[in-house]
Amino acid sequence: MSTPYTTNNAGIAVESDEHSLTVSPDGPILLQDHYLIEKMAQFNRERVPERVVHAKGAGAYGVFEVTNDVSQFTKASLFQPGRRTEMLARFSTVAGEQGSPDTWRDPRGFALKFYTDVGNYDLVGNNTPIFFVRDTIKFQDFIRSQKRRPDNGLRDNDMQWDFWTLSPESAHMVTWLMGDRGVPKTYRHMNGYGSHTYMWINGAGTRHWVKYHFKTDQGIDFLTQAEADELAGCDPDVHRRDLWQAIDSGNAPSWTLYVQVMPFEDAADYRFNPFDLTKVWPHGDYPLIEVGRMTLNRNPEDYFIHIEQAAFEPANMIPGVGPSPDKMLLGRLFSYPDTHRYRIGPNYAQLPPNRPHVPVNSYAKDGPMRYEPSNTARPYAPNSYGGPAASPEAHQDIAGWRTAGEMVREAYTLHREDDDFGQPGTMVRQVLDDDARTRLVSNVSGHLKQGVTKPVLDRALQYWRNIDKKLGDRIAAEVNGL
Ligand code: HDE
Repeated sequence: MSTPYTTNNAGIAVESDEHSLTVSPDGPILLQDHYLIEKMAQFNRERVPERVVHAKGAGAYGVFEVTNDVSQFTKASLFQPGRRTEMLARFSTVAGEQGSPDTWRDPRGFALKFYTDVGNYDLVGNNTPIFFVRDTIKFQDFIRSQKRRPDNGLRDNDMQWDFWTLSPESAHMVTWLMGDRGVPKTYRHMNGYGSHTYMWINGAGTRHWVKYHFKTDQGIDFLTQAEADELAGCDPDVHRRDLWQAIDSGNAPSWTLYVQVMPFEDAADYRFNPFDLTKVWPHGDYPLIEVGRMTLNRNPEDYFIHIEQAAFEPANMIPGVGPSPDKMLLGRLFSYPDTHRYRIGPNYAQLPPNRPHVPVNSYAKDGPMRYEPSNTARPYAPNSYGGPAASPEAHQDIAGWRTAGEMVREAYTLHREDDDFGQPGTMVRQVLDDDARTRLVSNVSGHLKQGVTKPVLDRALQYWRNIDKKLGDRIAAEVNGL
């Protein structure tokens, strides 16, 4: 195949890629060198703002296939027997900037976009079933405590533990974070979770509450802190490279999706608040039910177009799926489209990774970079010119719940076993084995020894004793060099 000749952005062949247009070889550069100016101007405008969180990541396309009939619980199109749905996944770290190492200790984003036949369904989760806080209003503060100080621009472990120890609801997630799951060996060797409680509605309108679990078929594996630190220096993009190479070599990673299903009426007096994002539902109460398998088998042809501009939004819920009273989830329904409009423009949904695989009959029009025409000759509803009209039948139900009461700013009403240290304590004593507990002690004490000072340090040691007295004493002994 002959080498294509270089053109400018208007498709016009250019005379040279190496020499600016000058008067004589040694003379001044001429303003009419349109190609030179285009190259410089384009270069200065290559960046869009990075994600304010989850800036560093990797992604791939794939397919979701149903392997078990769950239609008794949901009518959502992609979960119907025999269904196969194209999808996009993006994995990421949370606090690090775009150039940060893949192996920093951090939760991992697990963002999924399903191009269903009734519009995009986005499930934007993490590799942890829980989170640090339970009210949206604290999320921004939490993230700022994990990033860089305004005075010296440095990350600061003292700041992190100051926030965590003043927010005891963080204990469950911090135990996960400081344990083996805090640095997955690769993106392929970690689970994904919807984390929140969502609503499923079946064809008869019966509602259930669900939690999503994407269990890796590659098996869980992790890096020790020492391995993670070494890779952060010698191969900061190791996770991005691993995902790309695995798919490129035909070794497509897959995950099996399970759900926990809670009858709608159980929520009111369940022993834990089922909508509190810092809590899990013990599998003994609501066992895992298999749903299907997601396989990532196609690398993006252009990283910026397909992954940097991918726009996931928890509000993209199709008929058969709905939100829950989880204050974190409800906050996210606003935040994601807001951040996309800011980061990649109001017409972000028309970009290649975000375009639905079905006709879009919305009345949106105009705005920068718009190029898909609206499917209507009259840009308003109702209209008598055959424009799209809303169809309750097509949407079929409002995924809602009954609610009433005074307007307040208060914490959730406590359920019987709600507290901040019970579930992390159970995890430490019943889920971790001795070696995992020893690594947890080493990770926490190592982190505390890097700049965490009194009174924060004393609060942190008490925080761990509240989780598990023995573990807390071991951490204190390590920190105090006993
Ligand atoms: Fe996010 N989150 N988040 N988050 N989040 C973003 O949206 C936000 C939370 C998650 O690969 C942002 O596109 C709020 C929980 C992932 O492109 C932003 C709250 C979980 C990604 C945002 C949370 C997540 C993001 C920044 C508290 C797991 C990357 C860039 C209520 C269940 C998606 C963006 C991708 C990204 C808001 C907490 C997962 C700022 C307000 C909990 C995987 O909109």
